[in-house]
Formats: sequence, structure tokens, C-alpha cells
Amino acid sequence: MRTHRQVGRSATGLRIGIVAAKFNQRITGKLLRACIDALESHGVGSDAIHVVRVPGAFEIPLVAQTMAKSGNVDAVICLGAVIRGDTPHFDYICSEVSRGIGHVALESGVPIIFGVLTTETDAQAEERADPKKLNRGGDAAKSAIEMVTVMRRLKGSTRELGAGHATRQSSATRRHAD
Ligand code: INI
Repeated sequence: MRTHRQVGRSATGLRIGIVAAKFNQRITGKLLRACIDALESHGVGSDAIHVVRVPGAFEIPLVAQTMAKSGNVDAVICLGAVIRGDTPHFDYICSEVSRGIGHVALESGVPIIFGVLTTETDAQAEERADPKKLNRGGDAAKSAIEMVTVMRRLKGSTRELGAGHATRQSSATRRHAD
């Protein structure tokens, strides 16, 4: 049996944006459902989940960026399915989407979760979208919650380090003045 990461009902009060591609709707619909179910089961309110559908995976980064910069969400989850069998553009779409999503995360400082399936076949995509099997939509939800927690802790401890540095500086200045 597959072990799922435990994040508990730690997500009460979080606001989550989801950008989901409509292309390969049979797959992305399942990812979206599993993602929303996992967020809600970890305590995210249904009114705090903001879903935007886009035509295909290629359009995900722009909407993720707009959501991240709005200040209205704590994390953005990107869901899509790019299947090699369907397109000679597979490699271009995959590299643009992954590059774009990574760029938005670094540029905005907001956790952006990569929940875009990139598979060789429909069957592989089906398996990864199946809530009873690999369930990548649910995994993306858990990653979002985990990353918000990590970033909040990190920002808190960075502030503490900054305060410690200021204290050390001021005592050194005092010694110099004595
Ligand atoms: N978009 C996907 O999300 N998955 C695919 O497999 C796919 N294929 O096969 O082409 C796909 N293409 C559409 C693309 O993402 C854009 O929506 C389109 O090119 C308009 O910009």
C-alpha cells in the first residue's frame, strides 16, 4: 500500500488558488476533484479555494503568476496533463510549463505547486490521476499545505536571525563606545 504524507488538519485558514487546464479534461477533472477533496479534508474551507480553468497547460503559468501576485492566496496549485501521444509539441509544452511555473515561484515568493502530469501514454496519465492509485491531485494539495508551512517557519526563523544579528551589532557598538 502507498504511504501518503501526513500533514494533518493543519490547513484551516489557508487560501489556495488552483489553475487547472481543460485539455485532457478526463484526466484534469480527476486531478482537480482529488485536489479539492484533499484540501478540504485537511481543513481548507471550500470558500477559500479559488479555481481558474485555462485552455491548456501552456496557459497555466500566466494565471498562476496573476494569482500569486494578487496577494489573495497562500499557494497556487497548477494542474494539467500533457500526453506525448497527443502532440508533436510535447517537449516544448512540457519545458515551457515547467520553466514558467518555476519562474513564477521564484519571482513571486509564493509556493507554486507543479501538479502537471507529463506522460508517454493515456494509461499512465489515467493511473496518476486515479484517486485510488497515484492520486497526483491529492499529492499536489498536500505539497501546497506543506510548502506554506515551510515558508512561514523559514520567514519566522529568518526574522529571528535578523533580530539576533541586530542585538549582537548593538552590543558590539556599545562595547566600542565604552
Ligand atoms: N495542452 C495540454 O494541457 N496537454 C496536451 O497534451 C496538449 N497537447 O497535446 O497539445 C496541450 N496543448 C494545448 C496547449 O497547452 C495550449 O493550450 C495551446 O497551444 C494554446 O496556446
